[in-house]
Amino acid sequence: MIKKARFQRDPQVHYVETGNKSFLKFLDMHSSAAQQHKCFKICPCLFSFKSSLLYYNITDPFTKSPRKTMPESPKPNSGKKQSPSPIRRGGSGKSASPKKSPSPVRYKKGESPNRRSKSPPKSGKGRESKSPSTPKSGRERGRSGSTKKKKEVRVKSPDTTEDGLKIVKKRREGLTIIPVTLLGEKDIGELYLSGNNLTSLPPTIMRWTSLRKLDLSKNGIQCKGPNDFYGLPQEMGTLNNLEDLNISECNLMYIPPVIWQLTHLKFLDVSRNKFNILLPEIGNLTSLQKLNLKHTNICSLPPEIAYCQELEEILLWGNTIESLPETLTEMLKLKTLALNYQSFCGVIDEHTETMYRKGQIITQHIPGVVFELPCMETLDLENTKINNLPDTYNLNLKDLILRKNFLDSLPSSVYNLNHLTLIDLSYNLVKKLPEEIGRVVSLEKLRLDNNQLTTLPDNIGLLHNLEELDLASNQIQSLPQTINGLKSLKYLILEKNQLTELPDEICELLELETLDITENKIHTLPMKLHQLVKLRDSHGYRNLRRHGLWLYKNPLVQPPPNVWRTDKPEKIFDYLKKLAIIKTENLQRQKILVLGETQCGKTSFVRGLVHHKSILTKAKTDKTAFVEQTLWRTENAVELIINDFGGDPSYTIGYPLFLDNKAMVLVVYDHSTYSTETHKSAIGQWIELLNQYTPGAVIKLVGTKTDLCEEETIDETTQLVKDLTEKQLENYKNKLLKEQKSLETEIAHVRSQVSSDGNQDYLQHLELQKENLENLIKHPLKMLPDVATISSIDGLPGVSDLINSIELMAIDTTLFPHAQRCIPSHWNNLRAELKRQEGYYLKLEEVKEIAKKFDIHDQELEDCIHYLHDVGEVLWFHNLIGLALILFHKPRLLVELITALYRHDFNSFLNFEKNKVFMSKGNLSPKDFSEAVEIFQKNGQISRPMLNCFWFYQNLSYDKLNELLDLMPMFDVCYTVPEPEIPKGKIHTKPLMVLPWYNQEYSGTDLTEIWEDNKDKSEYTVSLSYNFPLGLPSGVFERISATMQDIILERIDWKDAVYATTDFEKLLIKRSHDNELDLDTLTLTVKADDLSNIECLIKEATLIISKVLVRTNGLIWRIRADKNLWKNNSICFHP
Ligand SMILES: Nc1nc2c(ncn2[C@@H]2O[C@H](COP(=O)(O)OP(=O)(O)OP(=O)(O)O)[C@@H](O)[C@H]2O)c(=O)[nH]1
Ligand SMILES: [Mg+2]
Repeated sequence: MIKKARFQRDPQVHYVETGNKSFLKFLDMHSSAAQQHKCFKICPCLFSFKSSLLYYNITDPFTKSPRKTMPESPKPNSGKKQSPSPIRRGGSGKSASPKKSPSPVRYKKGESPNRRSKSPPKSGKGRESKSPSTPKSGRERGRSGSTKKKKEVRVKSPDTTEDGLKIVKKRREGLTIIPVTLLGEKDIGELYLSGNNLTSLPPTIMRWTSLRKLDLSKNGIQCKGPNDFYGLPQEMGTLNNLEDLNISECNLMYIPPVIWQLTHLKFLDVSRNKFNILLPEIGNLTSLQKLNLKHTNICSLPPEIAYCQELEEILLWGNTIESLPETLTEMLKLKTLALNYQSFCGVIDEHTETMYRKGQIITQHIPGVVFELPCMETLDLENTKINNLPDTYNLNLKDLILRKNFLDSLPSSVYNLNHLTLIDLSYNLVKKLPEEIGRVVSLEKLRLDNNQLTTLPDNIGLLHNLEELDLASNQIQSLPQTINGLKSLKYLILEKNQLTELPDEICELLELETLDITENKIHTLPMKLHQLVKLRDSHGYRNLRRHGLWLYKNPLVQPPPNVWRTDKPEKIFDYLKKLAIIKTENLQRQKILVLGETQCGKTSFVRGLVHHKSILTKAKTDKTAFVEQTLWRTENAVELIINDFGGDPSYTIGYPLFLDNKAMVLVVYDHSTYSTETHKSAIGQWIELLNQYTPGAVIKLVGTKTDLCEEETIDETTQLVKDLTEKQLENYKNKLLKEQKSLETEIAHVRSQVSSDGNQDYLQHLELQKENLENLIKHPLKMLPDVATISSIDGLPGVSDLINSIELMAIDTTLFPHAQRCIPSHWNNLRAELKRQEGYYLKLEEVKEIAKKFDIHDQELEDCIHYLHDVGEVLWFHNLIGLALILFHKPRLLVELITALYRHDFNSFLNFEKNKVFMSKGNLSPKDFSEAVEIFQKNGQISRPMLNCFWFYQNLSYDKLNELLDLMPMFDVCYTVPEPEIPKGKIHTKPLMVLPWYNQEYSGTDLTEIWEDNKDKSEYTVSLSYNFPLGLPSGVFERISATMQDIILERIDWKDAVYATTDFEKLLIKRSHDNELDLDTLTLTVKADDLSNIECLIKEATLIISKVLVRTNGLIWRIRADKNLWKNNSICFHP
């Protein structure tokens, strides 16, 4: 242990009072005192330092009152000194035991105390300015004015420190003495005096008790001996607040001894003074954090440096260091030891160097201690002629620079350094990189250029943080497929190798900004290279190094030279993309669904895509009515059918009819208004909708209106979109997993009892739900990682990138397995024939007849219809019972019919004066009209005259309309009410078609009264409920309500309930939400005086409910019912 007592000074300090007469006399005496102390010898080995100095005081020139005594000089080591403790290192065999006597400080040969350069040394070149990897000290950064901190200070107040002390700047003012006024200043926090002609400071500087920072650099401060207090007086030692002292470039031959008293110093810069030796007294400065010793001619450090336990940085560039003390290993905070390691090679002659190069002798000239500094962050051994690296125990090492040596490998211990971010092994003799490299996952830069590598290890792909990989000038013949693991890679240099091809996996390095394959043997580029959209240049430079895609000196034929010789990689990518599309066999038309909040910019964006120019819609008047279909053929001949949905909430009920999990979904949101608060309405609700109806669908997020965003916020918002969306998907997944667990527990419980209570149906219901759930877990939404940000204004910023990715998605069979289906040519004949058929729809029987002509039957016909549906030619609701027997061969007409019933603009549409249709087609008087409107708006009831008006533009005959009245209920969105053969009363208020979606009235007390009124004492009441742990999507209740019409005679509808009667029973279906459990529930209650009737009706009703529920693919439910209902098979849990 280094003992703290060794540094204690003699506390006896004598002061001699002097009069105030002559400052010169003082100087005289001071200098003679200094002379006297010149002969005082320091014996570094003994660490003794006796000081018995005479202090002279002059009268304070400002107060004119003579000072009687100086305050007692503080004891430099009175503070508790942390004792350095030995560090354990495995296997090094070396001991840096502090018990060992510190090695004597060596003086450089031929050193003369007078050797002092006349002009301050010029700022050093070479490593000092070259090495970018060594972090700059905080002070250096501060001075260069490039840090935020400096900016902040400037903004706050130019003349005061953060705690309100003065900042005084007197740089380059030609001062030879400190101005009297300055000496009188109080509360100086920082004082900048650099570039003056000061040779000394007066003792009165002790008045600057608040001084934190003092810059005396570039002055002529004198110090002729280790005890010379002329330049910096003894009194300076009382500046207890001084933390930062800069006396660089002062032509100092000795470090002024008062500095050893400044025990609060954190930053000391004594660089560019030629004092040759750093005295052991440096150990006094126990608070020191940064020590700048650059260009000071020192050749070693004293072992006592280890007392400076706070020291994080020692800068030693510009010195020829010959040895380093072992005690450095005790410095537990030392991150930076910046020195020119080449100085250790000074003794190596040419012959020895050759032997090192050939590996005939193992190099040992770098002091072992540098490999044992536990906190060191940078080890720069560039060009130090080493052929062997000892085991390294610099456990915090970040940058390991070994350029230009004779190394053929690294010790295993390097691969255990888990903070390493840079390994620079360029210009060495490495033949093989071990698989162990995959362990250094922290690695960001790996430079292996100019070695002798022929392959790369597979484990290189594990370096997922790697951003730069330089493999230039090796003999590499092929790259491993695992290279696709380098997900962060931006810079890949493969120049001058023996590569004959690039693996397809290289096209997965989506962050790549530079790919240099100059001078290889490559004939063709992988077609998917166009995925690397961040390769924005080709054959260009940035910051004096190659940037973008570099392809020179390869025998490239694909693309041909006229394509690849360019500075615009888009040209190359377009070629490759076209090639990819051309070579994509049977590329099929793809369906796109464009969803998003109303007015977020969907239609304007779609128009921009299709017409290649800005066609902005007009706010509100151009709102999309339900869905608009557009056929889009890209320049590369990819065909897409776009379904642009109106985002108005009125259309929610209709979306499920058109959602399709084979389609590409673009969820569009307004990037300019997006925030955490708007996430749910902008993106969240659409993801919920897709989770409910199209699990497994491929989704890309598109942010619009970036022209309205502040340029610098665009990326930030994109990140927020990604984060919140990811969180939402994660929450949904967790919800599924939680539900799965709960289902499994319940199934296990029910299974154990099933033999005794015969609850087989219930078990089956739970198992079916579990199966559903597992499917949902297995097929989550496929959210593409990139968010496109675009604008639909002139120039369509961002749109061409998006077109690019849409095209790539469209040909990607991993996303859309059906994208490259092989279609028999006669299917097209059927398609054309179907289009020639009249009307809206055809019965499947009719289609079969038509298909016979083309020899398409049974399963082939089914496949063909599926195909026509997928490419948007027809609509076939194959999983909707009833509708499965109908083919909508002209889907646009169906959309028109639905759009006429679900409008966002009913408020303006239902205007008797402005809309003459109501008068002419409906034959309505104004009064009739307002009554008809009232029942529609309140209860969703449409009378025949009104329906005639709604469907006016479809020009339907009486028969056709009646046909539609049979058809529409099959979509579950409405029910119809039979008309009496002879109409009676007011026809305009007689409901013909009812759309439960429009019902505005909640059940409340009305229902209670009706239900209670109908109470009959002899009646039985049976109830069961459906719980929806993932929520009940809006519209599902309305569908159940509409479908119930099939089994009831009379009904009363509310927004949340249906009360109905049949011949003998009463039935109630009610939806509710339990706020406490956050659970949606549907309750079915049946009353009758006969239990068997009740069970019959329950069976019918549950069948209808099941039919509707199974159509909602992402829905999970659990039926809670009395055991007897299950036992008696009275619940139909699956259609
Ligand atoms: N400044 C700017 N305005 C836009 C942009 N895109 C759309 N708009 C405007 O935003 C409004 C709504 O645009 P639409 O494209 O109709 O929005 P939508 O999503 O189709 O709306 P719905 O059809 O109601 O669902 C219109 O006034 C457009 O002119 C854009 O990129 N920049
Ligand atoms: Mg629109």
